[in-house]
Amino acid sequence: MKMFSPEIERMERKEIRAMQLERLRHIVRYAYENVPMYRQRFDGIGLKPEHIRTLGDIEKIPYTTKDDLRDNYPFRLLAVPMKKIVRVHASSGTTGKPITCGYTRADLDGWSTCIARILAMAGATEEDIFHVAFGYGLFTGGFGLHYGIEKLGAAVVPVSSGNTERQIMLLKDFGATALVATPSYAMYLAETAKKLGVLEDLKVRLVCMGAEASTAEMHEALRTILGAFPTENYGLTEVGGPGVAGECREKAGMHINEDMFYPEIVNIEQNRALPEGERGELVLTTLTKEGMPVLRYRTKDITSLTYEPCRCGRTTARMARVVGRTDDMLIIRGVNVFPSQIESVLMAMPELGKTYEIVVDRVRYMDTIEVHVEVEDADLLTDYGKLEELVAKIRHRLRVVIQLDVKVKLVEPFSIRRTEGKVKRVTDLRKM
Ligand code: DLL
Repeated sequence: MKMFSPEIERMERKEIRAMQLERLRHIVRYAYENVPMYRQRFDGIGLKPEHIRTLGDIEKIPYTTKDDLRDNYPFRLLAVPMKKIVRVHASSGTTGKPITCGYTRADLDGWSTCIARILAMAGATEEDIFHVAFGYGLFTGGFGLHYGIEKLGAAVVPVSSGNTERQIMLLKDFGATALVATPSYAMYLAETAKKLGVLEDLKVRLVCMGAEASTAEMHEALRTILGAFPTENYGLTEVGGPGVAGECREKAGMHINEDMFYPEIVNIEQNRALPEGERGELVLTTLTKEGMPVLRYRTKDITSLTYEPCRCGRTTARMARVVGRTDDMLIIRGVNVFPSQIESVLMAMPELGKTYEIVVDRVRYMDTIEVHVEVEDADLLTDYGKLEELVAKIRHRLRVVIQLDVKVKLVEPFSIRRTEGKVKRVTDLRKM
């Protein structure tokens, strides 16, 4: 599989670290000199850019959080005057003010390089026709992928999100070979194509997903239905959008674009750095961003890192699939549960459809958790015996994985509402 930037993707670890140190020292000084928030933070604790002499010294720098971005809304974290900014994006946050990001021309160029690398490692070439079903707009997904696809030299069909049946028509008529969507929307498109009887007419061989958590079981289910190779990439608006890391054909973690992002994993409660392989919160520092450099951003995403070279030949650090966000973790009767644990059980059962929702409540001081999941075949719902048996099987498997007794409700295919962007699977009535 051809690498887009072999000189970076195959660097020796020693060289990567040397490059990261040089860039870190530069970006720290740059942020200190150009962003008042960083200067105040540093001055407040007597930290000077020249105190950052080794990569380990990064721990001296205070974290940046979502609140810092909100407090400096919309553009106070920019390190350049507005005339140098050529694009602005913002998070799709549904409540309150969004998080913004400003890009210089060089930032856009670096961003599309990150995406082109990720698409190439997923197996895409300039021969591919990409159907982009991520929303185009303030969301970083649509435009982010768009320019990366162009940089790779493949063809881009900027469909954006919405109107699912029309998407199927375009997928078919334009002969798209690659689909870009959130995992939940990719699944919805696949189910719809199946329902319309056009699955066989589609030429999609690659599904490039991202923007929300997905499980290995979800990837497998998509591979089975669509007959296409699923890969994912990770990113967030705060550090520029998609393209921070992406999966190669080995699907053994997501390769981090380490020349542009410096990753750390920290223990959430104790705020201390964790060694390779341990799971904690991902913290990211942008190493090259001119428009909005971000130092030690607490992503709230839970993952782990490995620095082992990959079988694909790349040497860049890999992050494991994100199990969830610290703020998505449910605490039910004292037990920590990530929605992805529930998903992995449901997606592995062929009797079940691929859409589900989780409802958490508190009844007489006691937390309850209920899973609603569609069955694959509606006839099952008329067979009481089989239904009971399936519910018992799901409850048993969930108990093994999350150690909780879960109420399970099986519902008709297509009865749970689909979303075209990021899916919201959990309703926590305790918080309402
Ligand atoms: O979702 C950027 C993106 C667009 C990434 C398209 C990949 C593809 P935000 O809207 O700011 O940006 O949301 C960022 O989404 O902190 C994660 O919690 C979640 N997320 C993104 N990618 C993944 C992934 C975009 N591959 C937030 N797996 C992040 C799990 C993901 N979670």
